[in-house]
Amino acid sequence: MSDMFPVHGMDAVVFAVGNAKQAAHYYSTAFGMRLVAYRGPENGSRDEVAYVLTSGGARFEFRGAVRPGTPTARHVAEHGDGVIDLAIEVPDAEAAYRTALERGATGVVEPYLMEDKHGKVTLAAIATYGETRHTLVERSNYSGPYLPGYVAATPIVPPGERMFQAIDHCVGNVEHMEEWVEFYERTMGFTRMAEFVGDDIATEYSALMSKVVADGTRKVKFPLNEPAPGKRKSQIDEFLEFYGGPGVQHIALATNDILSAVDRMRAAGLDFLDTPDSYYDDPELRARIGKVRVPVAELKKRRILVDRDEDGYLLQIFTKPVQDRPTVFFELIERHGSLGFGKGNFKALFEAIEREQALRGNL
Ligand code: TYF
Ligand code: FE
Repeated sequence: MSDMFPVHGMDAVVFAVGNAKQAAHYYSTAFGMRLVAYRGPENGSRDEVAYVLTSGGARFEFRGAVRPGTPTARHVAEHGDGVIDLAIEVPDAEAAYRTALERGATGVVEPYLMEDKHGKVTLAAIATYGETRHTLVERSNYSGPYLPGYVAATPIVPPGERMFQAIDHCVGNVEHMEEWVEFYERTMGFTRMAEFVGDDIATEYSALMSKVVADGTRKVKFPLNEPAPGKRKSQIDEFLEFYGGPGVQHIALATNDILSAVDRMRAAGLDFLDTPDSYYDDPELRARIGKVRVPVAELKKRRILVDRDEDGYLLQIFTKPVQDRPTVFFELIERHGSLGFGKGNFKALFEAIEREQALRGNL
Protein backbone atom coordinates (compact mmCIF):
# COMPACT_ATOMS: atom_id res chain seq x y z
CA MET A 1 0.00 0.00 0.00
CA SER A 2 1.50 3.36 -1.00
CA ASP A 3 1.39 5.88 1.81
CA MET A 4 -0.31 9.03 0.56
CA PHE A 5 0.49 10.90 3.77
CA PRO A 6 3.79 9.68 5.24
CA VAL A 7 4.58 10.82 8.79
CA HIS A 8 7.69 10.53 10.96
CA GLY A 9 5.76 10.75 14.26
CA MET A 10 4.44 13.30 16.72
CA ASP A 11 6.48 16.50 16.62
CA ALA A 12 5.03 18.25 19.67
CA VAL A 13 1.92 18.72 21.77
CA VAL A 14 1.30 22.46 22.08
CA PHE A 15 -0.64 23.77 25.08
CA ALA A 16 -2.16 27.22 25.51
CA VAL A 17 -2.00 28.03 29.22
CA GLY A 18 -2.72 30.88 31.61
CA ASN A 19 0.82 30.99 32.95
CA ALA A 20 3.46 29.31 30.79
CA LYS A 21 6.29 30.11 33.21
CA GLN A 22 4.59 28.18 36.00
CA ALA A 23 3.46 25.37 33.66
CA ALA A 24 7.09 24.88 32.60
CA HIS A 25 8.00 24.54 36.25
CA TYR A 26 5.23 21.97 36.91
CA TYR A 27 6.19 19.80 33.92
CA SER A 28 9.84 20.03 34.98
CA THR A 29 9.26 19.00 38.57
CA ALA A 30 6.21 16.71 38.40
CA PHE A 31 6.80 15.12 34.96
CA GLY A 32 10.61 15.18 35.02
CA MET A 33 10.76 17.06 31.72
CA ARG A 34 13.70 19.15 30.56
CA LEU A 35 13.34 22.76 29.41
CA VAL A 36 15.18 22.99 26.06
CA ALA A 37 13.92 26.10 24.28
CA TYR A 38 12.23 29.45 24.90
CA ARG A 39 10.69 32.29 22.95
CA GLY A 40 9.56 35.59 24.43
CA PRO A 41 9.87 39.38 24.51
CA GLU A 42 13.62 39.12 25.15
CA ASN A 43 14.13 37.57 21.72
CA GLY A 44 11.58 39.17 19.46
CA SER A 45 8.26 37.60 20.50
CA ARG A 46 6.50 40.70 21.87
CA ASP A 47 3.06 39.27 22.67
CA GLU A 48 3.58 35.69 23.74
CA VAL A 49 6.04 33.44 25.50
CA ALA A 50 6.66 29.77 24.80
CA TYR A 51 8.53 27.18 26.86
CA VAL A 52 9.53 23.92 25.17
CA LEU A 53 10.20 20.82 27.27
CA THR A 54 11.21 17.32 26.29
CA SER A 55 11.34 13.85 27.79
CA GLY A 56 13.13 11.51 25.42
CA GLY A 57 11.30 11.83 22.10
CA ALA A 58 8.25 13.52 23.64
CA ARG A 59 8.04 17.28 23.26
CA PHE A 60 5.56 19.71 24.87
CA GLU A 61 5.31 23.42 24.16
CA PHE A 62 3.52 25.77 26.60
CA ARG A 63 2.35 29.10 25.23
CA GLY A 64 1.25 32.02 27.35
CA ALA A 65 0.13 35.59 26.63
CA VAL A 66 2.24 38.56 27.69
CA ARG A 67 -0.59 41.02 26.98
CA PRO A 68 -4.37 40.91 26.45
CA GLY A 69 -5.94 39.99 23.17
CA THR A 70 -3.39 37.53 21.81
CA PRO A 71 -4.55 34.23 20.22
CA THR A 72 -3.35 32.32 23.30
CA ALA A 73 -5.10 34.74 25.70
CA ARG A 74 -8.36 34.31 23.80
CA HIS A 75 -8.02 30.50 23.70
CA VAL A 76 -7.35 30.29 27.42
CA ALA A 77 -10.25 32.65 28.22
CA GLU A 78 -12.58 30.38 26.27
CA HIS A 79 -11.25 26.87 27.00
CA GLY A 80 -8.99 27.16 30.01
CA ASP A 81 -5.58 25.50 29.77
CA GLY A 82 -5.69 23.04 26.88
CA VAL A 83 -4.08 21.60 23.79
CA ILE A 84 -4.17 23.83 20.70
CA ASP A 85 -1.96 21.80 18.40
CA LEU A 86 -1.03 18.14 17.87
CA ALA A 87 1.97 18.84 15.65
CA ILE A 88 3.06 16.02 13.38
CA GLU A 89 6.52 15.64 11.88
CA VAL A 90 6.34 14.85 8.18
CA PRO A 91 9.03 14.36 5.50
CA ASP A 92 7.42 16.98 3.21
CA ALA A 93 5.13 19.59 4.80
CA GLU A 94 4.13 21.22 1.50
CA ALA A 95 3.08 17.86 -0.01
CA ALA A 96 1.27 16.78 3.18
CA TYR A 97 -0.65 20.07 3.30
CA ARG A 98 -1.64 19.91 -0.39
CA THR A 99 -2.74 16.27 -0.10
CA ALA A 100 -4.87 16.98 2.97
CA LEU A 101 -6.51 20.03 1.37
CA GLU A 102 -7.22 18.20 -1.89
CA ARG A 103 -9.02 15.62 0.20
CA GLY A 104 -11.16 18.09 2.04
CA ALA A 105 -9.13 19.30 5.04
CA THR A 106 -9.33 22.99 5.99
CA GLY A 107 -6.06 24.91 5.77
CA VAL A 108 -5.16 27.12 8.74
CA VAL A 109 -1.61 28.13 7.80
CA GLU A 110 -0.24 27.97 4.25
CA PRO A 111 3.16 26.27 3.96
CA TYR A 112 6.03 28.63 4.80
CA LEU A 113 9.77 28.32 5.20
CA MET A 114 11.70 29.50 8.26
CA GLU A 115 15.46 29.69 8.51
CA ASP A 116 18.12 30.49 11.04
CA LYS A 117 21.76 29.52 11.61
CA HIS A 118 20.65 25.96 12.48
CA GLY A 119 18.99 25.34 9.12
CA LYS A 120 15.54 25.30 7.55
CA VAL A 121 12.07 24.25 8.64
CA THR A 122 8.87 24.16 6.60
CA LEU A 123 5.58 24.50 8.52
CA ALA A 124 1.92 24.37 7.52
CA ALA A 125 -1.24 23.71 9.52
CA ILE A 126 -4.64 22.13 9.01
CA ALA A 127 -7.71 22.27 11.21
CA THR A 128 -9.07 19.31 13.14
CA TYR A 129 -11.84 18.97 15.78
CA GLY A 130 -12.90 22.04 17.75
CA GLU A 131 -10.22 24.70 17.68
CA THR A 132 -7.43 22.14 17.56
CA ARG A 133 -5.00 22.03 14.66
CA HIS A 134 -2.29 19.82 13.22
CA THR A 135 0.85 21.72 12.37
CA LEU A 136 2.85 19.76 9.80
CA VAL A 137 6.54 20.11 10.58
CA GLU A 138 9.32 19.34 8.13
CA ARG A 139 12.55 19.55 10.10
CA SER A 140 14.97 17.12 8.41
CA ASN A 141 17.29 20.06 7.55
CA TYR A 142 17.19 21.63 11.00
CA SER A 143 19.43 21.10 14.02
CA GLY A 144 18.37 23.89 16.42
CA PRO A 145 16.82 23.39 19.88
CA TYR A 146 13.23 23.56 18.49
CA LEU A 147 12.27 25.95 15.68
CA PRO A 148 13.66 29.22 14.28
CA GLY A 149 12.63 32.02 16.64
CA TYR A 150 13.32 29.97 19.77
CA VAL A 151 16.53 30.10 21.74
CA ALA A 152 18.12 27.28 23.70
CA ALA A 153 17.17 27.25 27.38
CA THR A 154 18.68 25.52 30.37
CA PRO A 155 16.70 23.12 32.58
CA ILE A 156 14.64 24.70 35.38
CA VAL A 157 15.60 22.00 37.88
CA PRO A 158 18.51 19.57 37.55
CA PRO A 159 17.04 16.86 35.30
CA GLY A 160 16.72 13.50 37.04
CA GLU A 161 16.06 10.15 35.44
CA ARG A 162 13.50 10.32 32.65
CA MET A 163 9.96 9.24 33.56
CA PHE A 164 8.66 8.73 30.00
CA GLN A 165 10.19 8.65 26.52
CA ALA A 166 7.51 9.15 23.91
CA ILE A 167 3.96 10.17 23.16
CA ASP A 168 1.98 6.96 22.78
CA HIS A 169 -1.38 8.40 21.69
CA CYS A 170 -3.44 11.60 21.80
CA VAL A 171 -7.18 11.35 22.41
CA GLY A 172 -9.86 13.72 21.17
CA ASN A 173 -13.35 14.25 22.58
CA VAL A 174 -15.76 15.16 19.82
CA GLU A 175 -19.50 15.32 19.24
CA HIS A 176 -19.55 13.03 16.22
CA MET A 177 -16.83 10.39 16.35
CA GLU A 178 -17.53 8.78 12.97
CA GLU A 179 -17.21 12.14 11.20
CA TRP A 180 -13.69 12.57 12.59
CA VAL A 181 -12.67 8.95 11.98
CA GLU A 182 -13.63 9.54 8.33
CA PHE A 183 -11.76 12.86 8.34
CA TYR A 184 -8.49 11.14 9.30
CA GLU A 185 -9.11 8.31 6.84
CA ARG A 186 -9.91 10.63 3.96
CA THR A 187 -7.49 13.52 4.45
CA MET A 188 -4.48 11.77 6.00
CA GLY A 189 -4.89 8.16 4.91
CA PHE A 190 -5.07 6.94 8.51
CA THR A 191 -6.74 3.58 9.18
CA ARG A 192 -8.94 2.29 11.97
CA MET A 193 -7.31 0.13 14.60
CA ALA A 194 -9.14 -2.89 15.96
CA GLU A 195 -9.83 -1.44 19.39
CA PHE A 196 -13.10 0.40 19.90
CA VAL A 197 -15.90 0.93 22.39
CA GLY A 198 -19.17 0.20 20.62
CA ASP A 199 -22.68 1.14 21.61
CA ASP A 200 -23.10 -2.29 23.25
CA ILE A 201 -20.49 -1.46 25.92
CA ALA A 202 -21.49 2.22 25.91
CA THR A 203 -25.04 1.67 27.08
CA GLU A 204 -23.95 -0.77 29.76
CA TYR A 205 -21.47 1.40 31.65
CA SER A 206 -19.09 3.64 29.70
CA ALA A 207 -21.45 6.35 28.36
CA LEU A 208 -18.98 6.86 25.51
CA MET A 209 -18.09 5.42 22.15
CA SER A 210 -14.51 5.30 20.98
CA LYS A 211 -12.57 4.42 17.82
CA VAL A 212 -8.87 4.67 17.09
CA VAL A 213 -7.20 5.88 13.89
CA ALA A 214 -3.47 5.60 13.18
CA ASP A 215 -1.03 6.30 10.39
CA GLY A 216 0.29 3.35 8.36
CA THR A 217 3.33 2.89 10.62
CA ARG A 218 1.28 3.36 13.84
CA LYS A 219 3.63 6.03 15.13
CA VAL A 220 0.73 8.47 15.38
CA LYS A 221 -2.38 7.12 17.10
CA PHE A 222 -5.53 9.19 17.67
CA PRO A 223 -8.42 7.64 19.61
CA LEU A 224 -11.64 9.63 19.23
CA ASN A 225 -14.45 9.58 21.80
CA GLU A 226 -18.05 10.72 21.58
CA PRO A 227 -20.67 10.82 24.32
CA ALA A 228 -23.20 8.01 24.40
CA PRO A 229 -26.58 8.20 26.04
CA GLY A 230 -26.32 6.37 29.36
CA LYS A 231 -28.01 6.27 32.70
CA ARG A 232 -26.17 9.40 33.69
CA LYS A 233 -24.27 12.28 32.11
CA SER A 234 -21.35 11.07 29.99
CA GLN A 235 -17.80 11.99 31.03
CA ILE A 236 -17.42 13.18 27.41
CA ASP A 237 -20.36 15.58 27.85
CA GLU A 238 -18.70 16.88 31.00
CA PHE A 239 -15.55 17.59 28.98
CA LEU A 240 -17.46 19.24 26.11
CA GLU A 241 -19.33 21.46 28.54
CA PHE A 242 -16.32 22.57 30.58
CA TYR A 243 -13.86 22.86 27.68
CA GLY A 244 -16.46 24.67 25.61
CA GLY A 245 -16.42 22.26 22.67
CA PRO A 246 -14.36 19.41 21.22
CA GLY A 247 -10.71 19.14 22.18
CA VAL A 248 -7.86 16.94 23.35
CA GLN A 249 -8.92 14.84 26.34
CA HIS A 250 -5.76 12.94 27.25
CA ILE A 251 -2.19 12.42 26.19
CA ALA A 252 -0.72 8.97 26.83
CA LEU A 253 2.98 8.90 27.69
CA ALA A 254 5.02 5.77 26.99
CA THR A 255 7.24 4.77 29.90
CA ASN A 256 9.73 1.95 30.47
CA ASP A 257 9.14 1.93 34.20
CA ILE A 258 5.62 2.87 35.18
CA LEU A 259 6.20 1.90 38.84
CA SER A 260 9.00 4.37 39.42
CA ALA A 261 7.29 7.03 37.24
CA VAL A 262 4.09 6.82 39.31
CA ASP A 263 6.02 6.86 42.59
CA ARG A 264 7.96 9.96 41.58
CA MET A 265 4.96 11.79 40.13
CA ARG A 266 2.91 11.06 43.26
CA ALA A 267 5.78 12.28 45.43
CA ALA A 268 5.76 15.49 43.36
CA GLY A 269 2.06 15.98 44.09
CA LEU A 270 0.29 14.55 41.03
CA ASP A 271 -3.08 12.88 41.67
CA PHE A 272 -3.97 9.61 39.96
CA LEU A 273 -7.35 7.92 39.62
CA ASP A 274 -8.05 5.38 42.30
CA THR A 275 -8.87 1.74 41.58
CA PRO A 276 -10.69 -0.39 44.15
CA ASP A 277 -9.00 -3.40 45.80
CA SER A 278 -11.66 -5.59 44.20
CA TYR A 279 -10.04 -4.95 40.79
CA TYR A 280 -6.83 -6.66 41.92
CA ASP A 281 -8.51 -9.37 43.97
CA ASP A 282 -10.77 -10.49 41.10
CA PRO A 283 -9.78 -14.10 40.25
CA GLU A 284 -10.94 -13.55 36.66
CA LEU A 285 -8.50 -10.67 36.21
CA ARG A 286 -5.67 -12.67 37.77
CA ALA A 287 -6.34 -15.58 35.41
CA ARG A 288 -6.65 -13.36 32.34
CA ILE A 289 -3.48 -11.33 32.85
CA GLY A 290 -1.29 -14.26 33.89
CA LYS A 291 2.31 -13.40 34.65
CA VAL A 292 3.48 -9.80 34.35
CA ARG A 293 6.92 -8.36 35.16
CA VAL A 294 6.05 -7.50 38.79
CA PRO A 295 3.84 -9.11 41.44
CA VAL A 296 0.22 -7.90 41.26
CA ALA A 297 0.69 -6.56 44.81
CA GLU A 298 3.11 -3.95 43.40
CA LEU A 299 0.46 -2.81 40.92
CA LYS A 300 -2.25 -2.82 43.58
CA LYS A 301 -0.13 -0.68 45.89
CA ARG A 302 0.08 1.98 43.16
CA ARG A 303 -3.38 1.52 41.53
CA ILE A 304 -1.78 0.62 38.18
CA LEU A 305 -4.13 -1.17 35.74
CA VAL A 306 -3.14 -4.16 33.62
CA ASP A 307 -4.57 -5.61 30.44
CA ARG A 308 -3.60 -8.48 28.16
CA ASP A 309 -4.50 -9.37 24.57
CA GLU A 310 -3.21 -11.77 21.88
CA ASP A 311 -0.02 -9.73 21.39
CA GLY A 312 1.03 -9.19 24.99
CA TYR A 313 0.16 -7.01 27.94
CA LEU A 314 0.22 -3.38 29.04
CA LEU A 315 0.31 -1.48 32.32
CA GLN A 316 -1.47 1.87 32.52
CA ILE A 317 -2.63 4.53 34.96
CA PHE A 318 -4.49 7.83 34.57
CA THR A 319 -3.97 11.16 36.31
CA LYS A 320 -6.85 13.32 37.43
CA PRO A 321 -7.34 16.50 35.34
CA VAL A 322 -4.21 18.67 35.57
CA GLN A 323 -5.84 22.11 35.40
CA ASP A 324 -8.76 23.89 37.07
CA ARG A 325 -11.32 22.64 34.58
CA PRO A 326 -12.20 18.90 34.49
CA THR A 327 -10.72 18.56 31.00
CA VAL A 328 -7.18 17.45 30.04
CA PHE A 329 -5.47 14.55 31.84
CA PHE A 330 -2.55 12.21 31.23
CA GLU A 331 -2.06 8.47 30.97
CA LEU A 332 1.15 6.57 31.64
CA ILE A 333 1.44 3.40 29.59
CA GLU A 334 4.08 0.66 29.68
CA ARG A 335 3.64 -1.73 26.76
CA HIS A 336 4.86 -5.31 26.65
CA GLY A 337 3.73 -6.42 23.21
CA SER A 338 0.13 -5.27 23.43
CA LEU A 339 -0.87 -2.74 20.76
CA GLY A 340 -4.22 -2.05 22.46
CA PHE A 341 -5.47 0.72 24.72
CA GLY A 342 -6.56 -1.27 27.76
CA LYS A 343 -9.97 -2.47 26.64
CA GLY A 344 -10.14 -4.88 29.57
CA ASN A 345 -9.81 -1.91 31.93
CA PHE A 346 -12.52 0.24 30.42
CA LYS A 347 -15.12 -0.76 33.01
CA ALA A 348 -12.87 -0.12 36.05
CA LEU A 349 -11.49 3.05 34.46
CA PHE A 350 -14.83 4.57 33.55
CA GLU A 351 -16.19 3.79 37.00
CA ALA A 352 -13.20 5.61 38.52
CA ILE A 353 -13.74 8.60 36.21
CA GLU A 354 -17.43 8.67 37.13
CA ARG A 355 -16.62 8.70 40.85
CA GLU A 356 -14.59 11.87 40.22
CA GLN A 357 -17.36 13.30 38.07
CA ALA A 358 -19.84 12.71 40.91
CA LEU A 359 -17.54 14.51 43.39
CA ARG A 360 -17.58 17.51 41.05
CA GLY A 361 -21.37 17.40 40.94
CA ASN A 362 -21.38 16.68 37.19
CA LEU A 363 -22.96 13.25 36.98
O1 TYF B 1 -7.02 5.97 24.99
C1 TYF B 1 -7.79 5.11 25.31
O2 TYF B 1 -8.59 4.64 24.51
C2 TYF B 1 -7.73 4.58 26.71
C3 TYF B 1 -9.05 4.45 27.37
O3 TYF B 1 -12.52 8.70 28.24
C4 TYF B 1 -9.87 5.65 27.56
O4 TYF B 1 -6.84 5.30 27.45
C5 TYF B 1 -10.89 5.90 26.68
C6 TYF B 1 -11.77 6.92 26.92
C7 TYF B 1 -11.63 7.72 28.03
C8 TYF B 1 -10.58 7.52 28.91
C9 TYF B 1 -9.70 6.48 28.65
FE1 FE C 1 -5.46 6.30 26.36
